[in-house]
Amino acid sequence: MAAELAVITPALNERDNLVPLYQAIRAVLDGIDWELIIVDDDSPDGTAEAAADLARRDPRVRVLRRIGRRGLASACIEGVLSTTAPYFAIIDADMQHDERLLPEMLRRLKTDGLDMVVASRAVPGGSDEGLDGGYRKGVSGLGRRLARMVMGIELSDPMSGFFMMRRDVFDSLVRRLSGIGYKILVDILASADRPLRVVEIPYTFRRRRAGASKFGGRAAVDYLLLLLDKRLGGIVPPRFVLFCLVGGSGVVVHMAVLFAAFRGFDVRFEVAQAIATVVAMTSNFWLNNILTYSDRRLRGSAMLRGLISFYLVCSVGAVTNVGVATLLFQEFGSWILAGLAGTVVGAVWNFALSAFATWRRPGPSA
Ligand SMILES: Nc1nc2c(ncn2[C@@H]2O[C@H](COP(=O)(O)OP(=O)(O)O)[C@@H](O)[C@H]2O)c(=O)[nH]1
Ligand SMILES: [Mg+2]
Repeated sequence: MAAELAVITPALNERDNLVPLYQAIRAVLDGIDWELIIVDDDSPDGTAEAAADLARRDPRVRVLRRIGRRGLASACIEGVLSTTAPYFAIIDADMQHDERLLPEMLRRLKTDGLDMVVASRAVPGGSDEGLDGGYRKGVSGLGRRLARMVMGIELSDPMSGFFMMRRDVFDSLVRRLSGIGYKILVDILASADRPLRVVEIPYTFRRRRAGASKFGGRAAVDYLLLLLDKRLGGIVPPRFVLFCLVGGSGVVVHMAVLFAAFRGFDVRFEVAQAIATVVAMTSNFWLNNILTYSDRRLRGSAMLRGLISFYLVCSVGAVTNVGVATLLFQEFGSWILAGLAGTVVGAVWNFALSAFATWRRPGPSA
């Protein structure tokens, strides 16, 4: 019989948490037709093998293994799309979410005419005591306020990664999801074309059982990009925004190196300018590699090849930039317009070509 409830668990390097999670879910969902879908992003620790072991013993467990892909939100989306169950829950693999809430969430969803039930750390009775230190709590609170300010989301805990939802409601908004980064709940709430009927129930966020958190600077950047993407209505790719911000930082690096070489060390201007250009390109490459393309980050010898291809892409971008700007300057005589247009064309060129030549998405055989 087809499952009534699909439990989707994104799992990156969670090998040692899967058996306890499975046992807990099996115990608590006794009497419900459930399935557990573990979405692994090719974790080096053998998460997929551990999940496959479980699946061999219990056919209600399935493994969705993505190769050359990263991202909690997109993992959840693909996990949901892989099931036909009319209700689904998202729950972390590290036991920080209290799985004992699942039956109550399903009951409320079915009988109270709701679209979604969110497990919240911030309603009375809930707690985020499992969050490590004041820093993580502060970041979480800031994220909550941003969701309210930017998207008008009024939930007490929109950063929650633990919720249950009706599949038909998910299907009605799935094409509008951004799928960026860490915060799938904010993505869903901001993608709905009508206010969703949501109830929050309290729970205590526990300590992670084994392994380490994947939360870091990148997750925070991704969250800002998600909000930006939602605000811009998906018109400008958020990766391009990051690429341009990195480009802006390159201008600062360039001017600083030029100043140091030309004024500080009395290097000839042309040489100082050339040194500054190479340093700025290198710093842009490095920043793009860890920020803009953190999901396709190049390492080792691939990084060296990437750097050389990035120099080449940028050189052609610079020629295009100067060419377009010169043409416009001759045509219209406005140096500001010509300079800006050249910069924009150069940036778009660099972005488009480096996405292809430097940070091409690795295929399953890569
Ligand atoms: N498939 C997949 N799962 C991820 C990814 N990043 C995080 N996860 C999982 O998402 C859940 C929450 O991540 P975690 O690092 O515990 O975040 P924290 O609880 O905020 O510290 C865990 O089950 C992780 O294994 C990812 O890129 N892909
Ligand atoms: Mg966690």
